[in-house]
Amino acid sequence: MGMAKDRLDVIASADPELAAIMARELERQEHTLELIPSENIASPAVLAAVGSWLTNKYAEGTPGKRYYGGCEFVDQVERLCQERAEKLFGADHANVQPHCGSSANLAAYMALCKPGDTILGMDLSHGGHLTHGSPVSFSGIFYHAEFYGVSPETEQLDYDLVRQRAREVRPTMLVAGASAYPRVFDFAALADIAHEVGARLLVDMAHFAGLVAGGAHPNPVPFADVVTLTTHKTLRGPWGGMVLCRDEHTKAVDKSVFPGAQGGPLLHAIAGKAVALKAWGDPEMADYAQRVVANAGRLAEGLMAEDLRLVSGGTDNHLMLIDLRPLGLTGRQVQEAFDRAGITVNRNSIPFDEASKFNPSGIRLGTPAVTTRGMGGAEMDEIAHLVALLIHNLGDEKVSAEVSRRARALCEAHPLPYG
Ligand code: DSN
Repeated sequence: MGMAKDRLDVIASADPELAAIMARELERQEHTLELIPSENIASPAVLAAVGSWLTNKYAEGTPGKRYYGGCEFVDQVERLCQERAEKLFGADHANVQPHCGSSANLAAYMALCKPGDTILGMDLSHGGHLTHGSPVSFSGIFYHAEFYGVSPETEQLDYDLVRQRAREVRPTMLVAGASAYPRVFDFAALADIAHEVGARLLVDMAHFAGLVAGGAHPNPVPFADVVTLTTHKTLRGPWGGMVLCRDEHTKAVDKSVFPGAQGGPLLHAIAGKAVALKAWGDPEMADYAQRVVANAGRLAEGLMAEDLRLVSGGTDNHLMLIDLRPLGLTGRQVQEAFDRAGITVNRNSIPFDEASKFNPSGIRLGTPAVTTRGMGGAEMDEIAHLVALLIHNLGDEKVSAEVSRRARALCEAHPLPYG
């Protein structure tokens, strides 16, 4: 492979041991079917920006207000990235320094709440995220966390129930967004609930930021005080996070990112974010976002046609959850069987799951990475069939070998962009 091989050669000349491991990871990515909905494939330009000399620069502070000399060019890099993010999402202000989604959320919490304040977030097992109030994360350790969940009948959010919880707990901040919720959010309803109880609204759009960028999902920015996102999921950028906010929160957000939550910004990552944001100006990226959603819908239909039960009966976005309970299977055994067959998925809790978080009853699948590889409807039908074949014949080595061969063929027909 051209670009990847050149880079491996450079690394190998300094560290052959590491280069050999990285070569094996490249081979894994090239030949396995990536269905983890939070993963994607960064472009060669993003990789080149992240792997650049910008990693050499310290620039604590914000553009124009740094604690170090020599920042004139990295100031331009960071400003370019901020302007692109603000324009793409229609935000008053973007802080592009967060190293990941969790540190973006930490900064958002610090900007909008005091330690000990009540927050109301979506239950982790109903699709929420660790940083939305879990007792093992800063969000549940330093804040008083209360939760809302999906309706037992529809397995979707019922905004009357969210309103009822908000009236009961009177949070300082309502947190919306999820890492395993296959439906779109009603941001107008969430903003109305927050307004009624005097809460601030934080929307974490880490999973669906790329869908918003491409017009395939409603944009929370007009409705929320603060919006956080990651740049490496559907947005197809480098690993990283970002905070978008209204003017009135700019000072608090910037202070919370640095010095509140982090030290110096990763300018090489910010350059990677800037390149990724620029790409969203191309019509083909809007088309990508639409295809991610269309592919997820097609995959979901295919799975249900093969007698697999999906949480909430389908998907409106880029992901779906298979309920393994009717089959008497557990998430861990299925995830491991998929790994052996060259298909990467992740086990996940599902609403009202009684199994442990370590071995939950669901499997989460998504289409961002396979869509980046250029797969479409016909490939989704094939993937649905392979997934169902494997699940319905767990432990059958012949079936596993057949699935593995066909999954590899799909990957070979749609190579990574690093050649
Ligand atoms: N861990 C991410 C995911 O896989 O959804 C969320 O941060």
